Amino acid sequence: NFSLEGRTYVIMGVANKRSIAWGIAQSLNSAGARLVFTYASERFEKSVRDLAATLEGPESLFYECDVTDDAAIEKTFSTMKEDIGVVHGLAHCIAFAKREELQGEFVDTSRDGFLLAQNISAFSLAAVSKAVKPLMTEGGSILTLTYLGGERVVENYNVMGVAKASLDATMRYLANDLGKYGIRVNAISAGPIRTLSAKGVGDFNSILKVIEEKSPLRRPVTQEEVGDTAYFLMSDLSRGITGEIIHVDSGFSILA
Ligand code: 0WD
Repeated sequence: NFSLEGRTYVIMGVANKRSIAWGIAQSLNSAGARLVFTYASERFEKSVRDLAATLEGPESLFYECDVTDDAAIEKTFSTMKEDIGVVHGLAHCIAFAKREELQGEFVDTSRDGFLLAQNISAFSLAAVSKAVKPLMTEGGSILTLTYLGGERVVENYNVMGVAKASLDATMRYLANDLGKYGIRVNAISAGPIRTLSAKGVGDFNSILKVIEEKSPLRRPVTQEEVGDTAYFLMSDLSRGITGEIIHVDSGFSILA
C-alpha cells in the first residue's frame, strides 16, 4: 500500500527548511500522513511551526523534546499518547558534536566531547525508541539518519564518525528487540547535504566536491531523495526490511 493516509509519524530534528528531517516530512505529507514534530528547544518552535504551516492535509502536532533529558522524553511521549494514542513511525534526525572536534585529528577528542556526541547522536535513538514503543500498538517503523563516516574513516568527521558507528549498532540491537512487536528499525546513510549541522563539519565543501567528481551518479543527493526513501521505509512496501542501512548517497559507498 503506497498511501500513508490515516497514519501518524513523529519527525524529530527539523531545524529549518534545509534539514533532512524536513525532506522526510514533505515526502510523508504528500503520501497523506499526519505528522508530529518535535524540536530541541523553544528556539526552534517558531521555524518548525512556520514550515509545517506550508503543508496541506492533516493538521500537524508539535512537542518540545530535548533528547538529553529523560524526563522530557517521558513527558513528550506520554502527552503524545494522551493526545493521539497511536503512532506508526518515527524519524530520528538528530545529531550533535562540538564544532572544534569536527576538524583536525580524532586523537585529540575530549572525554566530554566524545560522551556528548554519543549521548545526543546515538543513545537518543534507544531512548526515543523505548518511549515511542507504547504508542506503536499497530506495529511501526523507526528510522534514523547515519553517515559513511561511521563505517570508514572520513576526514574531519572524527568524533561524529564514532557516534555514527555506535548509532548503527544501536539501530541493529533495537531492530532485534522490537521485531517481535512488529516494529522495524532501519537507518538511511545519506550522502553529504548542505544543512545547519553539515556547516559544523570541517571542509564540507571538498566532501561535496568529491561526490560531484567521483560518485557513480556524479552529483550530491537531495533532502527530497532521502525523504522518498524514508517514505518507502515508513510504508508497507518495506515490510520485510529491518536492521538495515540503506545508502542514499549517489552510490558513493561502493567506491574503494
Ligand atoms: O550531510 C548531512 N547533512 C548528513 C546528515 C549526512 C548523513 C547524515 N546526516 C544526519 C545528521 O548526522 C543527523 O543525524 O542527518 C541528521 C539530521 O541532520 P541535518 O538535517 O543535516 O541537520 P539539521 O538541520 O541541523 O538538524 C539537526 C537536528 C536539529 O533539529 P531541531 O528541530 O531540534 O532544531 O538535531 C537537533 C537539532 O536541533 N538536535 C537535537 N534535538 C533534540 N535534542 C538535540 C537535542 N539535544 N541536539 C541537536
